[in-house]
Amino acid sequence: MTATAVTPETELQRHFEDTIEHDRRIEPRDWMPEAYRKSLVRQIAQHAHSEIIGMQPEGKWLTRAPSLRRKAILLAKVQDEAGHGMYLYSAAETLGADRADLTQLLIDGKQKYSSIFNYPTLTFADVGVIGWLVDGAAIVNQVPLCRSSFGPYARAMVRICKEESFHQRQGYELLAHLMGGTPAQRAMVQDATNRWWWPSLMMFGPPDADSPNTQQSMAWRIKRHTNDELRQRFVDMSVPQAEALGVTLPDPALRWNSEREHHDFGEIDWMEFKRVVSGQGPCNAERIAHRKAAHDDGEWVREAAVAYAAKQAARGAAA
Ligand code: FAQ
Repeated sequence: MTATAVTPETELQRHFEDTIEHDRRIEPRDWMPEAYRKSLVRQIAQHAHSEIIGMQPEGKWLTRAPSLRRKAILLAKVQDEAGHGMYLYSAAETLGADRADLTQLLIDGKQKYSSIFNYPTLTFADVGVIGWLVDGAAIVNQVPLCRSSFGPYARAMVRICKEESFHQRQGYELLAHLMGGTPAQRAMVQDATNRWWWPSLMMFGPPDADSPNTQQSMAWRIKRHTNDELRQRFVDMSVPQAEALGVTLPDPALRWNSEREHHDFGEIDWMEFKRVVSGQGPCNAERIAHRKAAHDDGEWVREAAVAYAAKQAARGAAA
């Protein structure tokens, strides 16, 4: 070996960096640093778990939707969320992860899911507010992920974002309908807004100064914006929407800052965020218990699918 010879690993690393720098995509067949792969599995798995656990708060209202139309819309939305979870688990599998292992890590409390799904849905107005604020926040966070450097994740996000946009609109339309109703219905919308506003802001993650993953994720172009940038974008977008609906956002410090050309807003309760992320939120135990029960109940389906696949393979071999 001469002094100037480069090892294959160095060349591969250079190719990886060059791909990122030129805004091209890393594909599963490409070499990638182990830390990049690990960070992607971490983020994509958490995202997939969020979609699956995220079916529960709204799913509870499927049998109690106030009309056939609302039931059909909600059913379609909750089914979409299951589909999003499946695309995302598939994207994680292209990185060598196994979805059965990921599900087990979730059930064992070793992988996270979004804090937002640990809050209860107390009235049907919560279904509308989840669409408006939770899906609204998800869109703000996820549209930039369509340009994420990892191909399968970016492509999954394109489809997911299209569906999230329908989800957001159905929520807003439901709220607009309730706001045109009785004083009790309007009060229900205001109450749901009061309860979901702050947890929605927490969806964007800790402040940039306390976010251990942001800097590296931005350098790898997995993330395109910081947590605080996206949170600010969401606040700026939500204020005129709240005004159009006729609801008040529960933050006395919220006001337009003409110097910054953004809205200022109050301090987020980061202690609450930490509690909820560490398993101490109002519904954490219930959400995981429900997920575990569904997984256990589905065992016979997985066994049947494996037996069927083996039978098909044996038939193919015999033929
Ligand atoms: N909840 O260093 P960072 C939906 C964790 S939308 C729980 O800033 P990162 C659609 C974070 O994972 C919801 N944990 O991390 C829907 C990390 O932990 P780790 C899902 C959180 O990755 C709507 C630690 O804190 N969306 O499901 C939260 O750079 C309606 C330090 O944080 C996504 O997952 C949180 N809120 O930035 C479904 C989007 N925030 O891994 C049903 C993709 C942070 O070191 C109904 N993910 N943590 O142990 C992302 O964009 C990023 O992962 C962030 C966090 C922005 C969530």
